[in-house]
Amino acid sequence: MKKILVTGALGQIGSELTLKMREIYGYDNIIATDIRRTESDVVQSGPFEILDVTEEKAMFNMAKKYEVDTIIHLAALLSATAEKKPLLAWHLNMGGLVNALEAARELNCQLFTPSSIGAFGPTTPKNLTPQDIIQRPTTMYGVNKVSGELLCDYYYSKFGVDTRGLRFPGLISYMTPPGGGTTDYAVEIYYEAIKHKRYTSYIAEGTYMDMMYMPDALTAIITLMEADASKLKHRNSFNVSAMSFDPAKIAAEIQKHIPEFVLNYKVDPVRQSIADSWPNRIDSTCAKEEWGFNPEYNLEKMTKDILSKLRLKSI
Ligand code: AKB
Repeated sequence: MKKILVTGALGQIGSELTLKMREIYGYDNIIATDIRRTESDVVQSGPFEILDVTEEKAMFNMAKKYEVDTIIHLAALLSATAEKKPLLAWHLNMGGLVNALEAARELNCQLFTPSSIGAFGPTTPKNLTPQDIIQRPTTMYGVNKVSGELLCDYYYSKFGVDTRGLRFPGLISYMTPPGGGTTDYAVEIYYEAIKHKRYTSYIAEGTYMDMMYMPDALTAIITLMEADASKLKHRNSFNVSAMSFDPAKIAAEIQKHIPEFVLNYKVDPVRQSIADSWPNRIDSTCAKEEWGFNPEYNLEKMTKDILSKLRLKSI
């Protein structure tokens, strides 16, 4: 049975992934950590520890204490916050990753860390962006993500650490809201549709970005980590996307369920320029071929599901 350390376990991905992995691998086998403790099922349902990933030996000590064989390193700043606080982003996103890699190297652990569509830049082809293509991002987040991909490749080829990663698109969930991302509008719009039947988008009409519903993202992480290593030609990181839309397209889908829903625009120049530098639609063929990536939710199916779940939550 696996024993897994999760950093950033109270974040958007971590809070759902931790619970799902506890169901699969056993409640005591998933060690959730975060920089602070909040009210959460993650804290209640199994081991939880405070961990600052930027503290040099802290991750190693935690991984050693629990004798884990896998590290899922999720603690990081997202794109819009990283653009506001670039030095903090460098320190947290790169410092945390190198500490996770060192712990994995010393303790012989498998390691997962997410990359992002943000690893691409304005000179990358925007449509059906291939797996292997020019990556010259113009954001601090993107610089962190490309460096992280390269660093994970280096730890694999130099030290044999079993590093694996995914280039995630915007992740949409009704459980834990994201914070500080460029794609967050695609989550907020559902909450506002239920609460106020209107939403003002900070992303302009016609700006297409890749997205994925959280259940597909969780399955993708677990499937990749379980995949036969001999089949993986790419490790860090696979393009994965389930859909691509702009604000008008998601609004039209919401209007099928809430006809009076109104979408307005008040564009935020910082997040708009980040979005403009990213692809419209990436190509996930390598992930499909090498480990069977197969997302279940498109925009239509996700919208139906998320609106019904949010209604049940009576937000
Ligand atoms: C962000 O918007 O920063 C993230 C991402 C696509 O990496 N959701």
